[in-house]
Amino acid sequence: MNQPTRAGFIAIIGRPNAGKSTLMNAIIGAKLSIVSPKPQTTRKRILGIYSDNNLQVIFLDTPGIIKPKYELQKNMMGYVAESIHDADIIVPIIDITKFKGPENYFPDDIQEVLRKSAKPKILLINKVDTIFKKNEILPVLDGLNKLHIFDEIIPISALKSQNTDAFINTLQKYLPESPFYYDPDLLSTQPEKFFVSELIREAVLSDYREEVPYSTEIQITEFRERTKGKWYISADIIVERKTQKIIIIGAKGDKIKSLGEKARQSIELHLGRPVYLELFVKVRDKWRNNKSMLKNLGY
Ligand SMILES: Nc1nc2c(ncn2[C@@H]2O[C@H](COP(=O)(O)OP(=O)(O)OP(=O)(O)O)[C@@H](O)[C@H]2O)c(=O)[nH]1
Ligand SMILES: [Mg+2]
Repeated sequence: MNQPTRAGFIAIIGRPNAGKSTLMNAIIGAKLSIVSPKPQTTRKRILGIYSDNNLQVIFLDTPGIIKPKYELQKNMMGYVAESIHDADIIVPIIDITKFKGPENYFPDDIQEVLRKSAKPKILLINKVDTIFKKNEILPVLDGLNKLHIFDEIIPISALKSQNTDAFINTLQKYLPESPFYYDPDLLSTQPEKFFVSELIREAVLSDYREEVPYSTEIQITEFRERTKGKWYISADIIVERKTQKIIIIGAKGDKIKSLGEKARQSIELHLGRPVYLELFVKVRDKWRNNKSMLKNLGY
C-alpha cells in the first residue's frame, strides 16, 4: 500500500545573518534567496518548495528579526509574523558564532511569540562547521533546552549541508498528513522578475558598503524578449539621496558598469539564456518610510 503523503509550511525565522536563506537554498538545491555576509539581506518572504517521494516541505524564508526603525523594516517584520502564523512548524535558527546565551539570542519578545504558539518548534544551531571542538556545542544545547520552548534542537551547517538530512527527517515526523500543495516539479512561486531584481540587489550588496545597500531597492521596468533568444531587462536602482546615486555610478560610470556586468552574469545563469541588462539610478527621497512607494515596490 502507498504511504500517505505529508506536506506543510515551515517558517524559518531568526536574527539577521543566521543563515536562513543559505539553509533554504541548500535544501532546495537552487538559489531562491539571495545571500550575503551583510545583515538584512532578505526583505520579503520567499517560498521554496522541497518535494521528495511522499513529502512536500514548503519553506518560508523570512527577513531577520530586528527592532524596526523604518516603514520598510516594519513591513519586513510583518512578513515574519505572517509566516509564523501560516506555518505548520516554526524553525528558529541561530548562529553559534554569535551565541552569547539564550536570553541574548532569543529576546523576551521572540520567546513570548514562540511560547504562545502551540505549533511544533524545531531549533537549528547553524554554522557548526566553524566549531572545532564538538563539545563546545554541549553547553549551548543545554542552555537552550532549559528554555523549554523547543521540541527538537539540531546542530547543522547550512553552508556545508551538514546534518540537513536529519533536519528533513525530523520535519517529516512533525508534518501533518496532507496532499501536496504544489506540483512537485515547482521550486518556488515567485515570478522570474522578482528573482532578477533580487540578483541585482545581491550585486549591490556585494559591491557597495555602509548605508548604500540598505538604501537601495530594485524595480524592474522592462522584461521582454527583444531579439532572437536574447532578453532585454531594464531596471531602476532606487536610492534615497543624490550622494548615493553618485556612489552607485562611480567615477566615469565605472562602478555601475561592473555592477551591471556582475548582475548580468548571475541573471543569465539563473534564466539560462542571454540577457541585455540596462540599469538606471533614480533618487526617491525617503522611500523606506513612504507607505505608498513601498506598496509600489511590492511590500
Ligand atoms: N561558516 C558558515 N557560514 C554560514 C553558514 N550558513 C550561512 N553562512 C554565512 O552567513 C552569512 C549570512 O547568510 P544568509 O543566508 O544570508 O543569512 P540570513 O539569515 O538569510 O540573513 P538575513 O536575510 O539578513 O536575515 C553568509 O555570508 C553565509 O555564507 C554556515 O553553516 N556556516
Ligand atoms: Mg536571508
